[in-house]
Amino acid sequence: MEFITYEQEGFVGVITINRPQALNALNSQVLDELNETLDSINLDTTRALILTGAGEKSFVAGADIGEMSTLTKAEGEAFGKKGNDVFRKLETFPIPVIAAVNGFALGGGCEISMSCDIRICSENAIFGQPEVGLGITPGFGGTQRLARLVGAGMAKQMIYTARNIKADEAYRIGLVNAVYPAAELMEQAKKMAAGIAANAPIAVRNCKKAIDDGLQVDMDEAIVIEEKLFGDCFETEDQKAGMGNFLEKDKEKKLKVVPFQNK
Ligand code: CO8
Repeated sequence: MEFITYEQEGFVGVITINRPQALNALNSQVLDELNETLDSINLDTTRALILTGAGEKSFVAGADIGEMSTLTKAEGEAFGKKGNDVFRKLETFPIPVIAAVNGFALGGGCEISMSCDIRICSENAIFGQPEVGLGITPGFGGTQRLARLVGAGMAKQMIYTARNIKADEAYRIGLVNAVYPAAELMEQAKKMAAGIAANAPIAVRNCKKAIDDGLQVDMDEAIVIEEKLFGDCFETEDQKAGMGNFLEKDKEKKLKVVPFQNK
């Protein structure tokens, strides 16, 4: 692959969008390679992902403006669908994905970060949806996910004004969970991912599914989704080991409820 690198460290996979000469802007090839990378991840040996951008300046500075500049209406829709399909694959990926936002997260960059479960960023991160300044709407889910994450009022303000916000403001409005000095960002992302990976993997996946599926329906349906996924955990070895360790009062084992992938 030319623009995506994938590294596995223990149970954690790190996907890096690696096109620093264009501030990691998303062209069709980057989207295709990201799609292939997600398809190739071994879910038996991977329990959490980190998504980041290469270099110190930018996470992703948006969709590729050069590629978009000559699109027709039909091509614009097709490009939007291409991005949306990959971002939806990321969003519904069975395991948690942490966006480690290391600089510009503009347009498609903000949008891809919002397709991840959790966002943390460096102090130099800048978020924004500048599309209306370019004569377009956000087209990779920004009108939908930003409103769901920070509320319709704040999302509308950001999108209508096309004003970028810095890391501290992104933290204040709940767009990111934490802000770190740039040099610490990946270490913190890996620490969080390892913490997730140390928990019972089927239970973690079921939590992701329960939260995401539950948010799409009303509370009566949502709690039924939770009940089903909760019940499924009782077929896992993790549940037996985890609760067994607690009941045996074995402190050492109690701290590492983990062991099995299987049901
Ligand atoms: N697309 C293509 N190339 C880009 C992009 C981009 N989004 N962003 C930066 N680059 C390139 C520059 O052209 C430049 O290339 P070169 O060196 O060959 O001239 C290189 O990256 C470095 O950029 P700058 O020289 O501009 O760096 P600065 O530090 O001066 O500025 C900025 C950094 C502020 C990030 C600036 O590059 C910028 O404003 N970039 C564009 C940001 C933007 O508007 N992003 C949103 C794009 S629209 C979008 O994402 C819509 C998503 C939905 C699409 C749906 C399709 C239907």
